[in-house]
Amino acid sequence: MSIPTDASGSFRRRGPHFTDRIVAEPEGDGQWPVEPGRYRLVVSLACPWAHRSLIVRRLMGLEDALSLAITDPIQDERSWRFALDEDGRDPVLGYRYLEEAYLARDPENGLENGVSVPAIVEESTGLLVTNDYPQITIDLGVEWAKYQRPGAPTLYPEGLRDEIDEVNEGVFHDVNNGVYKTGFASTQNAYENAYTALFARLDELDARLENQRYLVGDHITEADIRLFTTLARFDAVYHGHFKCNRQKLAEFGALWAYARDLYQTPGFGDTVDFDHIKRHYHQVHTGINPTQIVPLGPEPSAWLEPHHREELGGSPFGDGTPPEPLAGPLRPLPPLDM
Ligand SMILES: N[C@@H](CCC(=O)N[C@@H](CS)C(=O)NCC(=O)O)C(=O)O
Repeated sequence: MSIPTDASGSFRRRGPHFTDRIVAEPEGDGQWPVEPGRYRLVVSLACPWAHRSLIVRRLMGLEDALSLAITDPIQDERSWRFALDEDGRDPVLGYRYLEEAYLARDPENGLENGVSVPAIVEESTGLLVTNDYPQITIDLGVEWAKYQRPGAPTLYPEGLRDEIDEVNEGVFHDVNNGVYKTGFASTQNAYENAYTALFARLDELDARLENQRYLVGDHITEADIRLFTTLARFDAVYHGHFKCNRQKLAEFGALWAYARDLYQTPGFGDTVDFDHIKRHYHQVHTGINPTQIVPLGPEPSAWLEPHHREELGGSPFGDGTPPEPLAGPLRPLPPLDM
């Protein structure tokens, strides 16, 4: 996989190519109607940006309204593929590669910004609708209200949006994308700058979470989901593979307890797949891990240790309720004798 860096050796994220939205009341071009059974969410369980949409789909109870496709964690030269499915094809879309949806939508320039997850595809036509991950989670939370489960939480409450946006902005640059900037830096200077900004922000978040259970307000919001998916990967991947190693997440105080609290909340830990996460990063980024060896550790059981964050007050879902426990594993498990 080639990694885009600029002249200073800093990683440059390419951004989404398809920014259409799926909304309750479409107005004009680029807006598609919310409709149950019409769309398919394509994720990799390895990907932190896709993981956000998986958590929100589950918290909102949108499983019956929006179907789910899970890619193989290992991309090949044509990127994400449906190699986990029978005959290597997604059973609904009939595709072997996610790029087929990108090209169906835009045969000329569809692959210009790469083929990324999360992506939403229209089932009947196979057209890529959007790969705009920050908008996808907001829209699943707000625009799909009619099809959400009773008790679905409000993840982006109107009165808190400015504060959530502000927290998200710093978390995006220094943490979510910061770990990539640290790991993909191609000069010492670019690496040190990203590393410094990352740990300065984690220190700030750690202090913020000393006396409050969640990042903004008294309940889980979009801000917690965005931070969680990076924290979940921190010790397993970013600490070693991306050289984010001033300390482990497990060596923080409040931040580690906060991450465990979320992990133990339905919708969070049950959507974390450490196997896909570790195999994806260590086997795909051959530029920084040429042997493709996947580390065995760390032991994940620490995520289940008590966190005592209830003592800070707050309630995870506000006036809402937790989602039902998962009926089965997120993905088909390999046969036991493998
Ligand atoms: N590309 C998206 C973010 C999503 C993303 O980077 N997903 C990764 C997986 S973690 C991916 O699919 N990368 C493949 C690629 O961009 O070609 C963006 O920056 O707007």
